[in-house]
Amino acid sequence: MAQDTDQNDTVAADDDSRDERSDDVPFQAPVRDDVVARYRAGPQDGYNVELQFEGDWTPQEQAALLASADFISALILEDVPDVVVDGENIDDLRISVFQDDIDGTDRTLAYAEVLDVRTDSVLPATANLVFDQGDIDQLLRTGGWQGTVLHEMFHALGFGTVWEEQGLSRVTAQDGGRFTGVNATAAYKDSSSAAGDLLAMNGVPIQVEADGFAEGHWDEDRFGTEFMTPEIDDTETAADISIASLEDLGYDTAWDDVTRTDDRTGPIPIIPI
Ligand SMILES: [Ca+2]
Ligand SMILES: [Ca+2]
Ligand SMILES: [Ca+2]
Ligand SMILES: [Ca+2]
Ligand SMILES: [Zn+2]
Repeated sequence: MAQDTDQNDTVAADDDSRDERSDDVPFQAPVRDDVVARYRAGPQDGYNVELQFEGDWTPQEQAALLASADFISALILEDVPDVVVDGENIDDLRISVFQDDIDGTDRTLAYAEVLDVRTDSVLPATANLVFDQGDIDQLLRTGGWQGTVLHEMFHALGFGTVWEEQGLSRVTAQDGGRFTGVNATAAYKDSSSAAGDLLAMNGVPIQVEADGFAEGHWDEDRFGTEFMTPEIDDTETAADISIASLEDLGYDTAWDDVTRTDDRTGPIPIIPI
């Protein structure tokens, strides 16, 4: 998807996050002394996220992007094949990061667009992240910047942006919008968030717009403060479904894939939100 509808949510967070990771201690990204034009996260034989900064940035703004890239490179344990895009070798995901005047303070905070995907796996190779100049200062003040950045970086990885192409999402009259990846579905079924959902085995509820099309997010009503819902909250949380969904996309992450015996697993690194 090219556009995101992240909005500032002034409604108090509801208590549906018992199964989610605790964020009693907010993540604090280390701030460098210098501004970087490029950044490459991860060892070469692993999964690498390369950031390319366009325009003017401050070390404080960049810190959340560097920390998110480091987290993703640590979370994804297995390299994916390099791919050539416009004559350039991409190892493994190149993200160009922009600031732009989107719509002033609040409403849309940022958006992500995946530009090129690998033809076989449909895993992204290049993506743009665009952050609204009207929101960055406020997000830094209120502590929402780190979560916003990680949210957009998940879209760059394919969360919500390649679901349809991968056949992992659907909208039906019977059970609404669902993400049908087996790992995320298994994590959801076992969580308190699934309470009252008799069709939990069909998939994880995703946000469906008035026009009936699926949005690339978890359902706001059900998952509230989870960082991959469409609306930001004062305090954001991260649930297992978000990590498990990356395994469903085809990344071999630290998450234990229920469908594979040759899967790599490990402790989930501290999630930077
Ligand atoms: Ca690599
Ligand atoms: Ca805005
Ligand atoms: Ca939310
Ligand atoms: Ca795994
Ligand atoms: Zn989004």
